This record gives sequence, structure tokens and C-alpha cells, in this order.
Amino acid sequence: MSSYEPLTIDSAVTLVKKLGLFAESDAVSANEIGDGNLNYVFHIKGTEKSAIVKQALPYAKVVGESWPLTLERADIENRALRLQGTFAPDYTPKVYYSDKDLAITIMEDLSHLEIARTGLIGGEDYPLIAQHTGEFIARTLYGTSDFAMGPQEKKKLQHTFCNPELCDITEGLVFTDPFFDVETNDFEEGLRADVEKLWNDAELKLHAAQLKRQFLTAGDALLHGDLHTGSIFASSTETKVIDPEFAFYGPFGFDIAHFTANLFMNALSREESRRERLYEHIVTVWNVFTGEFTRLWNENNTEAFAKTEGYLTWLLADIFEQATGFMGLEMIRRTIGLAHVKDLDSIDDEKKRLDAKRHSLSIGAHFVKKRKAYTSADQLVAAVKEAVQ
Ligand code: SR1
Ligand code: MG
Repeated sequence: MSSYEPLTIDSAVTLVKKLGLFAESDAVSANEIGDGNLNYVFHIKGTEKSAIVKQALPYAKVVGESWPLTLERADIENRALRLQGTFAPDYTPKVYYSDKDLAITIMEDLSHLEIARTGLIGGEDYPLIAQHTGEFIARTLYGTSDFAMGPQEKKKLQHTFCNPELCDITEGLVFTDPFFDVETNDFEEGLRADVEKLWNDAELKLHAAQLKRQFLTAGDALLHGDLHTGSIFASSTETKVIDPEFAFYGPFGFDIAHFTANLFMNALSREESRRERLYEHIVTVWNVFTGEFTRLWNENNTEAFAKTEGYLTWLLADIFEQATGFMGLEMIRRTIGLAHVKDLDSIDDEKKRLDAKRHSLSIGAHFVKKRKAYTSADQLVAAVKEAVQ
């Protein structure tokens, strides 16, 4: 359409009118509402309709222009959204328009919903979020796997979702940096002794290295790649998974691990009497994921060994073990790495905040090291309950 330049409120309005998405005569207003780490997000409101214009910036907004990024991620996000929409239309925002050169995606306005992290911090429970997210993960992962597509078609699709730059962010921020004394880490002084203990934990580092290798080498399915509670819009009846700019072919256990880790961190930020609903969500998302993956496996499977006794059971157990480890890593990095979660950071009382963060670190490290000892979400929940007693 034209060459890249960052949109302003005025140019975003001009663009949606020029594209015919809004009438020239419509009294359209716009606000920049992006609170993520990487992009501009404009909320465009006309008299009868509304839309979201998301634009990638040529640097990481969370750090500034000193961290340059290419604009490729906007195209990845747009294609991932469209593909995820074919497998899980109820849980994916509709895309109206995209432009690779401008690095924009124009999509359905979800402002009648709330970012799940914000709602959960405010005490919302979202009764259907785990059911919906479990279905989303199972359908998008299974649908893009070797089992559903066959290895040839899968490899062709995988080739189009090579995302080295955003994988590099995850490889650094999730899998590497928190385990070394590097500048990007960010933790309060009250945690220094805990963090130094973690840096000197050779056993933990070995397990982190093993999990990092799985992330680097596995190509099971097209992941969302950043499925924390800030990537979900929700209400009591609806759930939409947004922001798949980190999408790439990776290990089956990654998305569910990040969702459950963020639920656990929200639970740690709450008073004990208000944690139960989060624990129920963690058990539900696993049950739904397993049930839906199994249903799809039995319904549509190109693998010759699909009906071989024990194969699916082994695979689901393998995904669970891997996810338990990834979950622990997400809890560690959100506590001491570059990108924190508001759930923990916004606890006003210093002692309670440091206690919650210490639990996040110690539970995270335990799940990384002992992931083979866990075989069900009930056991994970029981371990967390025991740790915080
Ligand atoms: C520089 S980006 C920091 C974090 O924000 C994203 O949402 C990802 O979680 C990434 O690790
Ligand atoms: Mg994001």
C-alpha cells in the first residue's frame, strides 16, 4: 500500500476511511491503547462500528529504540490469527485487513471484553476461561501438527512460520537470562539472596538447559508462543486469544504451560481464601486440553501408529512433563527477568509481595527440577498449596 511509518491517531483514522472500513462522513475517533511490550494498538470508534488497528514498531516498546526489531512479526501475527481462526473461530478475533509493508493488522474490536490479567487482578474469576483456552490450545496445536496435516503439509506450513527474532526474545528472556547475572534481569533488592541462590543452583541450570533445548529443537505444532493472561480478552461468557506475534513451530507443552504459570502467579497474588477458582482453572484447562486433543486424535489422524496401544497416553504424559518444566521457567522469569507480571508487582504490602515472589521463584524452580515427578494438574495444585502453607 505504501512504505512504513508509525501511525498516529490522525493517520490511523485516515487509513481506516481510505480502506473503506469506515465511511468518509463518519465521525470516527481513535485512541492509542497498547499496554503490551512491542506494538501500537489503536482503538477506532465510529458511530455504528469499531475496530482495532495494531501496528508493529521497529523496536521493542518496552525497552525503546535501543532494542531494534524487524516488522516481520506483524505478518506472522496476521497469518497466525487467520489460521487459528480456522481451528478455533469462537476464540480468535476476526481479521478485517492486513498490510505487510505498514506492519498493520486491522481486526475485530474486543473492547466489550477485558484483558484477563487485569480482570483476574481485580478479582474476576471468568468461569469459562479455562474451558475455552483449553479448547483453543488443543485445536490450534493438533490442527497444525504432523498428526492432523501429515508430515509433508506440516513441513511446508512450518517453513512459513519461521520466527527467529521473536524466538530469540523467548530464548533469552525465558530460558537463559534469569539464570545468569545479566543486565536485562530486574528484581527487587529484597530478593537478591534468593536470586543469587538460583544463579548458583547447578542442578536447576542443567534442567533449564534441557528445557531450552526442547524449545530450540521441537517442531510439534504452530504455537501461539506467548499465551499468558495478558494475551486473552475475556468476560464471563467469552474468551478471545490475541497477539500471536511469537507464533512458530515449537513444543506441544509450551502454550498451556504459560497459561497455567500465569494462573498460578495470579493465585499467589491473592489472599488464600480466594485462590481456589484459579486452581480449578488449572485442573480444567488440562482436562479440556487432554480431552479435546484425544477427540481430535481419534477423529482425524494421518499417523500409521495412531492406534498403537499406549502411543497417545505416552505422548500426553510427555507433553505434561515438558509443560511442567516450561511452567516453572515462566514463573521464574516473570519474577526476576525483564518482563514482569502486574499480578505480583502490584501487591502493595512489601512483605506480602516479597513472600509471593519468593514462592513464585521456589515453586518455579521445583517444577523445573522435579517435572518428571508430576503426572496430573491436581498434583501440581497440591504441591503449590503445600508450598504456600
Ligand atoms: C521484549 S518483549 C518482553 C515480553 O513481552 C512479550 O509479551 C513476551 O512475553 C516477551 O517475553
Ligand atoms: Mg503480546
